[in-house]
Amino acid sequence: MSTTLIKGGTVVSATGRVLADVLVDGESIVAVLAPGSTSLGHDLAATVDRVIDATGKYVIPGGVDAHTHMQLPFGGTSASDTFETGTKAAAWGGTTSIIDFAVQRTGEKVQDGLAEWHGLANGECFVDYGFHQIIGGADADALAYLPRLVDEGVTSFKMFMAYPGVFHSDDAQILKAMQVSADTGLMTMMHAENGPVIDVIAEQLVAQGKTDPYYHGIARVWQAEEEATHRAIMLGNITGAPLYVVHVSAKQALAQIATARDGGQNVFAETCPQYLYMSLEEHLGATSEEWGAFEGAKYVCSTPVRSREEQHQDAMWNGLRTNDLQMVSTDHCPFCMKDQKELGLGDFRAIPNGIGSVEHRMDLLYQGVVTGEITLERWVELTSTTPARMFGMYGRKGVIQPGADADIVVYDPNGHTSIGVGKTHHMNMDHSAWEGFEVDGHVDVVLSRGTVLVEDGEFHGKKGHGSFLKRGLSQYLI
Ligand code: DUC
Ligand code: ZN
Ligand code: ZN
Ligand code: ZN
Repeated sequence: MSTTLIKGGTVVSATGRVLADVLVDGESIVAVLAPGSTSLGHDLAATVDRVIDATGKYVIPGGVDAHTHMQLPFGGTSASDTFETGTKAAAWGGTTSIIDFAVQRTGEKVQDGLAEWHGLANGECFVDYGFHQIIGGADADALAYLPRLVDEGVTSFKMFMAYPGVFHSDDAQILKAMQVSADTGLMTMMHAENGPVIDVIAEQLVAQGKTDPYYHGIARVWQAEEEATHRAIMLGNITGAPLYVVHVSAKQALAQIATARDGGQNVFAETCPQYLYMSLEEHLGATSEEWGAFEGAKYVCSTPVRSREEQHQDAMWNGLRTNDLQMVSTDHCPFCMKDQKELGLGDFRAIPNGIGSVEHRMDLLYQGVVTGEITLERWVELTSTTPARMFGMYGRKGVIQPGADADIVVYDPNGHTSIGVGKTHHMNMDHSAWEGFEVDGHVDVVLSRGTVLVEDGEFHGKKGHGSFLKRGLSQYLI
């Protein structure tokens, strides 16, 4: 087994920072030592197989992205990143664990959907991966199977209040699933948007000739997010189910979450980088020489990026500071413009929903440290420690301590990252929604279970290194 010493860096955790050397043996961290520690009088650096110099740099636990959709079938096509390309891009950006969504379609058995996703990911991944289970049809069989997900290490399921006719569940189905969630400790994850209402507004807009991507953001009104968030919270309140609201973007939805949390209910929530940085006006409303007003299709995702005039972005940063929002995931769901987003030329409803971000989450949030939105420790907490705790992996993931997996990122605060195609782009997309974003920091070295994946701008990882993470119940629940 090979040994590595990460020497001279500042080890950052959710609770503090300290100058320390980190000793890795095989796949695990075995010691966090005072700088320059010796072993029986010998220089430790001389006794290990590899030394990584982290002087002047941060040493942080590898990123945990708890919301990705590799190969998701959606809108008549599939998300363009496979588990192979998507987990490689994740590694490039310092994310060493993902939790993807296995899909049960309406009428399908949950166990069949889960088995299919195991088949897609097994042997393909560069970093470790777990699954949440999408319940696309909460019929009697599906509800009966849910408790068995605990033994499968898939300790959370997602339902949709949006997308009638595709993934949508009605209140009765959600209530019944939440009863199982309350009984078992499985986390209920919710896409909280009132889909039937949005679909009527969208249909009326298209009938008026308002077909550009911009109207995707007009149709998906914040009221539909606030209302659904409130309803999900109330259903959680009735049943006692723990609730995790995904991709929050409306400040009014966030206010509902804050009220529920203040009242003592087990309600948790994430936002995504696009809701911190992008807007209806600048992005969905963008035009370009190449695409005209269809440029906005690059930023079509649900929930939508929202009006900057209404200050939703500021509210999200605020929520991250105050812990009304506990973590940041990407909802990575990439589609190319060519042949994929293009399906919605002339009708925004047919644009596959999603943005690719798995590669850039660590950098994009670090920029929030640079601009003073969050502290360095909060960065680690939001991107690694809390996601690991929220979804039952903490101890192994999300922390640098003896016994933890050696998933480690050496981050250079004096480095720089220019995001964009031909620069840092490894996702399987023909464009980047993050083109032109500049970050005053740099992912220098990435280790996954002791193996160096990225160093000196070179990729050393191997497909199949990433293995399935059998997760426990959320460590936020008593
Ligand atoms: N939102 C997206 O943007 N893409 C996939 C599914 C979803 O809910
Ligand atoms: Zn969703
Ligand atoms: Zn999603
Ligand atoms: Zn560098």
